[in-house]
Amino acid sequence: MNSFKRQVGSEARNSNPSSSSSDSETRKRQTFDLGNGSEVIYIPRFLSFDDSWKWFHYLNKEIPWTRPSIRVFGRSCIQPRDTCYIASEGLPELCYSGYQPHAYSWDDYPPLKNILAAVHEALPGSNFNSLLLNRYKCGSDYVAWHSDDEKLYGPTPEIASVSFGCEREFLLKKRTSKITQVQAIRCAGEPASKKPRQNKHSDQHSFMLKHGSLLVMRGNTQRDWLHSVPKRANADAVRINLTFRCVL
Ligand SMILES: O=C(O)CCC(=O)C(=O)O
Ligand SMILES: [Mn+2]
Repeated sequence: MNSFKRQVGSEARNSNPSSSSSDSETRKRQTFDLGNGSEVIYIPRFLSFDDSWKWFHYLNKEIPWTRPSIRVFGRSCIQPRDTCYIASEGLPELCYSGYQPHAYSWDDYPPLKNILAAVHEALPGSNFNSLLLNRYKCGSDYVAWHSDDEKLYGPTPEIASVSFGCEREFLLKKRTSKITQVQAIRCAGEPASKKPRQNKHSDQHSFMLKHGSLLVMRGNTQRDWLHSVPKRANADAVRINLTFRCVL
C-alpha cells in the first residue's frame, strides 16, 4: 500500500466543466473559475488505476463503515450511504445533520496517511487534519444537495475529494440569494431585454468523478454553491469517496 504513483500533468484552465475532454487532457489538472472567488480543481487521474483499486479494496474491507440515523428538515432518517470519520487528536468535534460521528485516529488506518500525503503534495500550502469517508453501495445511495459550511471549517473551507470505484456524477449548483429570488419573481414574464444580464459564469456544473480522481473545492465554493451526488439507476457498483478537510 505504500507505493503508488500519481499521474498529474500540467495545468489547464477551463470555463466549462461539462465539456468532454480528450485522453491527454484527462491526465491534466483542470482549474475552473466559478466566479466570485469560488474555484474547483479537477485531476481525473490523480492516482494510478491499479493503485486506486488497491486503495478501494483496502477501504472497502477495513474501514468500520456505519449508516447512521440523521435529521433532515426535523425528521429522522437513515443516511443514504455508509460513512466513517477520521480526525487528528484534540480537534473540536464534527456534528452534521444532528449526527456526531466518532473520530477514529489516522493511526488506526495507516494507508490513509499515504493518500493524505499525496493530496498534500498535489496541493502545496494545504493542511488537512480530518477526513469524512463515504461509501455508496449502489445507484440508490446518494448525498443530497448541501454545502460543507460548518463553522469549524472557517469561512473559506478547502475540501479535497478523492474517488474510488464506480464513476458517479458530482453536481454543483449556485445557491440562489434572496435578491436573485426576488428578481426572478419580478422578471417572470418580462421581455428578455428587461431581465438582468446573466454573468459569464454558468450556475450549474457536472463532473463524472473517475476512479482515482481528485476534485478540490476552494474559496467561496461552500458559501455560494451547493453540491450533490444524485441517485443513478445505472450505477451498479460500489463507490468510495474520501473528503479531506481542515478543522480550524
Ligand atoms: O461523494 C462525494 O463525491 C461527495 C461527498 C460529500 O459531499 C460530503 O461528504 O460532504
Ligand atoms: Mn459535501
